[in-house]
Amino acid sequence: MALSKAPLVLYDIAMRPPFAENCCSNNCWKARLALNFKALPYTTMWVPLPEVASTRRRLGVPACRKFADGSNFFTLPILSDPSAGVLIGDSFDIAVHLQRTYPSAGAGNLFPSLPARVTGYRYGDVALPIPLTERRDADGFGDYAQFNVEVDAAFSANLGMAARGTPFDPAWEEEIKASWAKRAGVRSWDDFKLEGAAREAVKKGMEAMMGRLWKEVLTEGGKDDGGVFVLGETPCYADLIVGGWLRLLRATLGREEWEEVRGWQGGFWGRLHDALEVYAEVK
Ligand SMILES: N[C@@H](CCC(=O)N[C@@H](CS)C(=O)NCC(=O)O)C(=O)O
Repeated sequence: MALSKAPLVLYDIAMRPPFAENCCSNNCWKARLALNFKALPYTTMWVPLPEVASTRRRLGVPACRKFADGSNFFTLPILSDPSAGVLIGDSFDIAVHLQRTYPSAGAGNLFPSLPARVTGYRYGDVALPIPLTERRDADGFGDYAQFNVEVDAAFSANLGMAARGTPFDPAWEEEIKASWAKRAGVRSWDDFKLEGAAREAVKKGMEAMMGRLWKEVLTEGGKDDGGVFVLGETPCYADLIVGGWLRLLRATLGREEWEEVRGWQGGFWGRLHDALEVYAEVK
């Protein structure tokens, strides 16, 4: 097979212009962080949220997520890798593909062995309005796949503060708000408002979730040895999973609340976010 020289293409969700500054999909961020970790050349194709389903259908990539009623939920990211002749429609599968196809590229191994405190992390049962992608085949990286699901459950269950600040593209804003309200079974977008004591309570829940993640999983008992990555000097995909969520929080919380979050657990979250900046270039 003649290998194509065409670059890889990451399909990400276009939010408010400039897209590169406001992109906030945690799963697309995981894919971007992984691509940059591997130092691979790629371009980004920006897709307005209402066109995600038609784009996915046009590319022939089956849905990887379902709504609670069992119908398809069409999502991004998708990665097109023409030289490998594949289109991949799930952020975890994208990371696995990059590792299998370009094992020593860039910063090297995305999936080194994880310590027990990471592989053993369980957030606990949670009923989400849109269930997460079920994982069956992790292609040998089951520990990472499990961690990905647990972290997604933990953040998704505590995300109430983020909705209001989603940086919508004004061209699509009303349409998206109406469709999100319908999905959530509420009357209108205004029902997502979270203010005053109710907001503080949700914030406390998020801090508790992140505090446990910091103390029991990402660090050894909250020990500060100057590093922020699970395995020391170099990040692995576990750090990129959490990093994707931090990028979402940065883009959707107001400046003040993002500063608060950065400062939790002695500033751990701000340091982790900043340490991944080197892999966060939007290309
Ligand atoms: N398991 C999938 C989940 C992807 C996913 O949920 N993507 C969200 C953005 S983070 C999406 O495309 N949402 C489209 C929508 O809300 O209409 C992955 O990891 O790629």
